[in-house]
Amino acid sequence: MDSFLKNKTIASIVTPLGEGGIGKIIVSGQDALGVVNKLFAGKGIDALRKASSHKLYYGHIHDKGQRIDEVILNVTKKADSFTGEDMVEVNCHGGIRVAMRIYECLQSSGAEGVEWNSLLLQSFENNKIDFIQKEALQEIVKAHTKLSVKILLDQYAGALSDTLRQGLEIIEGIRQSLSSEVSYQKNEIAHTHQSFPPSRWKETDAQPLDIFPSPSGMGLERGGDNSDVPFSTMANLIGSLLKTASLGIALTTPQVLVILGKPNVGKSTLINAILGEERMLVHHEPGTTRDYVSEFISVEGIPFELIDTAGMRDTSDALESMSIEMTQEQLQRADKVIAVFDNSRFFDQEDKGVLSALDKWLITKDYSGLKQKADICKVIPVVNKCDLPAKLDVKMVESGIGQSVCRISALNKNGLEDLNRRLVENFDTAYKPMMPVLFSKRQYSLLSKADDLIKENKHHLTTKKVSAKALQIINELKDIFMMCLKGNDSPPRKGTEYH
Ligand SMILES: Nc1nc2c(ncn2[C@@H]2O[C@H](COP(=O)(O)OP(=O)(O)OP(=O)(O)O)[C@@H](O)[C@H]2O)c(=O)[nH]1
Ligand SMILES: [Mg+2]
Repeated sequence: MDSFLKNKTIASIVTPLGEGGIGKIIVSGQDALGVVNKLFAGKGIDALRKASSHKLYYGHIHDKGQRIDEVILNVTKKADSFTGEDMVEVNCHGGIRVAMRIYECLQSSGAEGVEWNSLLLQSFENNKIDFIQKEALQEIVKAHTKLSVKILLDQYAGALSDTLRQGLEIIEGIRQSLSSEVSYQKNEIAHTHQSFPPSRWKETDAQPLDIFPSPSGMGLERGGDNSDVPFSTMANLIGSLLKTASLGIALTTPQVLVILGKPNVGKSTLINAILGEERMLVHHEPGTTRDYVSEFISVEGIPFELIDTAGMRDTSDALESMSIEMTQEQLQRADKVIAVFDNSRFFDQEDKGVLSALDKWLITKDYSGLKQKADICKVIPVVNKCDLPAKLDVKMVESGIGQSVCRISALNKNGLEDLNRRLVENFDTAYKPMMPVLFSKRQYSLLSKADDLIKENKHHLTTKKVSAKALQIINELKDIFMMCLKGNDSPPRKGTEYH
């Protein structure tokens, strides 16, 4: 991979630009101390190059003789720093003006102004973190729930990277064993025309890895045939990692959850009940919600973007038609839909219209990308106003959607636990500390490729007859694992090594 930031001196404002107690700008690079020194007048230190690592220095930033702000510098030398370069944190007063002014001065002094995540890139280029750790740090700042932070911190600490490295060791064992047998085969064919030894994996001694909780059936199993132990351990490892992706990706990409239904069924009341506050306008007149409104919620640690929509019905009113068009647009974004029906009214043409909109949605929904998306996309039928006498023919709803309904009273906040359970039932939220979890589509698609490769070529890998093809597949698997750890830009291996 090309190095963009290695040896460069960069500066970045790492706190959000807004009103706040403190602002922080990080300068990192071989000339970081020199760049800050041109602007800094410190107490008890005349030149920053004499500064020690992990020490704080109090003073002021000046520009052309003018005092800009009072600051505290935190100096970390190359050997101990996060970026792998000399690093100076400039802690100044909060607010937009001060941080921006110091940032501009630092650029005039020779630093290149960059986005905060360029510091992660510099750290990655200096081998302080791998690509997965970089991805985890980028996701932590966007995390919506405590569970997301917990799992991402574990991945930053190396849970996934270590597991992939263990996988690489297994692959390397198989590769070496195959390489030696392919050379042996070449020699034998050249000299004696004999077949080669049947025990293919004798040089490797990989054990099943105990990294996933076993009650959920994710434990890695030994292959039936002893000679294939490393191979089946690796196949199980990939399979187990892939199973973690639906949870991991749901944690980093909130599920879009659209509330759909005809007017006046209680959609906005339901959202208010879920949020625990009077966020949406509720009224006894149909057609109250005209615009869609969205809020983030957490259900058992899984983030959702919850979207209230205008009630769906045929109308000649121009404004209402526009609202319904917007509802359709939101439906296209949806990963899940809560379809609301009114217990106190008869099933009618408008309810039928909702069912057919859902049918269309399920057909046109683009399932490309994540394979599991097909499992995740789902409609949850909800019958609201169960506190009132029943008139709705629930069977019409259940047969239309193909699932049993969830009965609630949004007004009295009854039945919401059942609804929450239905929202997260696809996700295995059983998590034990430091469990590896795939949390990006990049990781998922790479390991899916590895899984496909194994499945398509199983016969080459399990047959007693060692072939050059088997070695080629193992090399490709190695490349995929390396790409996971090093980023997609690492060039794929050209040709195949046989030695
Ligand atoms: N009895 C009873 N009334 C409810 C319940 N949920 C909502 N309502 C009432 O039904 C009416 C409509 O509620 P809304 O939440 O505005 O319905 P909506 O589906 O958002 O309506 P539109 O925005 O017009 O599509 C209000 O008078 C609510 O108080 C419930 O569980 N029980
Ligand atoms: Mg409404």
